[in-house]
Amino acid sequence: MWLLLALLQASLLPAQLCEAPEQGAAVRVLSSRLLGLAMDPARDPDPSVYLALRLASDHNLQEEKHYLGRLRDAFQHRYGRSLQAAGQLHAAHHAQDAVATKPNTSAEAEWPETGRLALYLLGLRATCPPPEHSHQRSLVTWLKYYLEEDWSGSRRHGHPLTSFYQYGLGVLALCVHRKRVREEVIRRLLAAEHHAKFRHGNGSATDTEAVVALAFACLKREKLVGAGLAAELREAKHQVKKRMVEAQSEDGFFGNVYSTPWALQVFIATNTCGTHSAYSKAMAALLENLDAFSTAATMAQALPALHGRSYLDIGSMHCEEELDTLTPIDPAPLPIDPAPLLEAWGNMTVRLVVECPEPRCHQGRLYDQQVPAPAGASLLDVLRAAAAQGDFTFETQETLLGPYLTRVLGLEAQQQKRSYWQLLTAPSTSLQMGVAEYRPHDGETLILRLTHW
Ligand code: B12
Repeated sequence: MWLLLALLQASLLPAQLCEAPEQGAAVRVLSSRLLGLAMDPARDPDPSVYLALRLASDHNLQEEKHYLGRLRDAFQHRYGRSLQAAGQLHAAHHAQDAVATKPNTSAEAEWPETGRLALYLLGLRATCPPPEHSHQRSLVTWLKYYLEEDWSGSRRHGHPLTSFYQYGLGVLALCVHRKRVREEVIRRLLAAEHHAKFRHGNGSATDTEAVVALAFACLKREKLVGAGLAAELREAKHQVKKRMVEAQSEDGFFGNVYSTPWALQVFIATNTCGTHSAYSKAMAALLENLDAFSTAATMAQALPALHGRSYLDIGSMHCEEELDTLTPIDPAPLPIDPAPLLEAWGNMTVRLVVECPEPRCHQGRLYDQQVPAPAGASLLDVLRAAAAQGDFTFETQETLLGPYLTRVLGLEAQQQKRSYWQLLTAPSTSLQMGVAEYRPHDGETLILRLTHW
């Protein structure tokens, strides 16, 4: 009887919420640094940066408002005409679950921007006070349209044109806006989760698994699916967490340092941080490695979990209780000409190898040279030094995460064919950062390999 009463009482208690970690000061410094980077007008506004500022424990409301304005300008400008067309489309259909017919706009032939639009919509939902519905309605319709385009573009292959990560973000954003999606859309994610299709080449699947698990958690919480599907989502979410815990590394990470914050969000969103020692171990590992988050994009992905928040909290912002106390830390000013500084540290030599295992390349190894560079130089600097040496060419494309290597020796990695230039250190360790962030050491061999994912 007593046992029964105790059980009843426990079931009536509110679920234990996830607390922000003890080392609040270090996390606050990271938030201040992100704010400093956000205030730099030379940087393109990024919705995940805005989300990280909004999900923090303290704020700079003036600067957040200013950043939102910049985001609006960028996205309004980006979608311009198409937004209007989508608005008309929405009015014509009136359907709550409109699967948008292809609008005749200039954006027609473009690659679906599922992930970026999803993040922007999540950002809009995080504003205080919430923005007007009319502004969001057409964006929601566009996101639904992108989800369909994303899938139909590669239906034969059973994966979205962009990636399951972006597809998961799309479903998550619609859910946080309490918009229903067709059951089939959710089933695509369930099937992919079931058949372990989230790995990108030989990279880790953790980021994607976590984003998809967040989408599942949201759909269940918002009761946007029927009982049968809800049970399947609960089971899938459980499996994702189980796999993460089983694969947790000795040093505490889920996947690597950059995917760990996403995994932590899953524990936070499902209120299971208190019951899993894996959670505290991973949080401790993250707090010991805050230096790894040196770019605005990686900081933005890490901060929500470090503040004990998940993207599901976007749906229930407490506008009245926000502390307006965050001050920016200026990003370290770059020396006018870094070359003399680097030279003062001495020189190093790096071996640069280019491999193309594809049939279109007559020989597998296309380049193999020693490249002298100043010590402390980034891989990007090494590539520039190799180009200056002659016989080597490369191109990068600016992304929110920094420069992305797109072409080497005239060979372009093709998005449509899911090929990319993978960065490795010999013998075969895939780098965990991009060309601008990675700093090779003297004598290291770096491999650029055209790979499929
Ligand atoms: C999907 C994905 C890929 C795909 C991208 C292609 C595609 N069509 O989607 C592939 C498999 C090609 C890829 C490659 C790489 N990736 Co990747 N990728 C991701 C993932 C899972 C999702 C990215 C995304 O869609 N974001 C959402 C959209 C809306 O944002 P976006 O800015 O428009 O996204 C584009 C860029 O992010 C770019 N991109 C993808 N990865 C990387 C990595 C770097 C360093 C840069 C500059 C750009 C970039 O491709 C995206 C799609 O166009 C993230 C996970 C995460 N936590 O962010 C990892 C992630 C961004 N990748 C990472 C890494 C390390 C790489 C590689 C450097 C791995 C390697 N050793 O070669 C390479 C990039 C090499 C190069 N050529 O410059 C790290 C970056 C960590 C960091 N310090 O910044 C992440 C965070 C994964 C992780 N947990 O370690 N990636």
